[in-house]
Amino acid sequence: MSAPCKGRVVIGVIGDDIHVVGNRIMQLALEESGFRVFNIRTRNRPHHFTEAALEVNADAVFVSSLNGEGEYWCANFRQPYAELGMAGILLYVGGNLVVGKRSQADVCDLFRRYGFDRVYHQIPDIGRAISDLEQDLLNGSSLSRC
Ligand code: B12
Repeated sequence: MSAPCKGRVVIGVIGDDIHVVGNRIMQLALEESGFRVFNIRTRNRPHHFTEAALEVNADAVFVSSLNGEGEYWCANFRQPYAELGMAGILLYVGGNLVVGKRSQADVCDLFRRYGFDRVYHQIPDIGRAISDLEQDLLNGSSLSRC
């Protein structure tokens, strides 16, 4: 018998970004850790993530941005989720989130203001995000359990 699924996660790359390697690695790592992954891959507008999350009843959305467009496309990212009755969904963002050199704290603050629960700017260790997700889901209340 297979192990129970830990949660449903939508993943994808935002904007006109075509950097796909991290996205593929993230899918494999999440699946290996027991999550069900819905990968919308590259070149997504914010509403593509919202629609996918609604369709699959996701527990979390993982947004990637590598090419520097993240600051533009992620502004007010959480707003439509609240409007669609998904106010409690976990929103994580990671990759190379801004253009130029900025401190981790500044980048983190900015994306927290956009509505993300967790921000991973230039942090290649996906294992850290996965254990944060496991913890956040344990602390949360609205789990679909696949
Ligand atoms: C390979 C590459 C390309 C390839 C992409 C091939 C492909 N289809 O994937 C090509 C040559 C096409 C390319 C194009 C461009 N690229 Co490029 N590219 C890279 C490079 C060298 C490696 C990216 C990569 O695959 N890394 C390996 C994977 C495993 O790592 P990763 O993507 O960072 O993902 C990991 C983490 O970030 C994290 N992560 C990622 N997302 C998320 C999300 C969450 C929620 C979490 C928790 C974690 C997480 O987990 C992943 C797994 O460890 C980087 C430099 C670098 N060393 O990072 C530049 C880089 C990303 N590219 C860059 C740029 C500028 C471009 C172009 C705009 C260049 C141009 N002028 O045309 C274009 C953009 C095209 C587009 N429309 O997007 C810049 C972005 C700078 C910025 N953010 O300000 C970088 C950083 C290079 C640089 N130092 O300037 N690129």
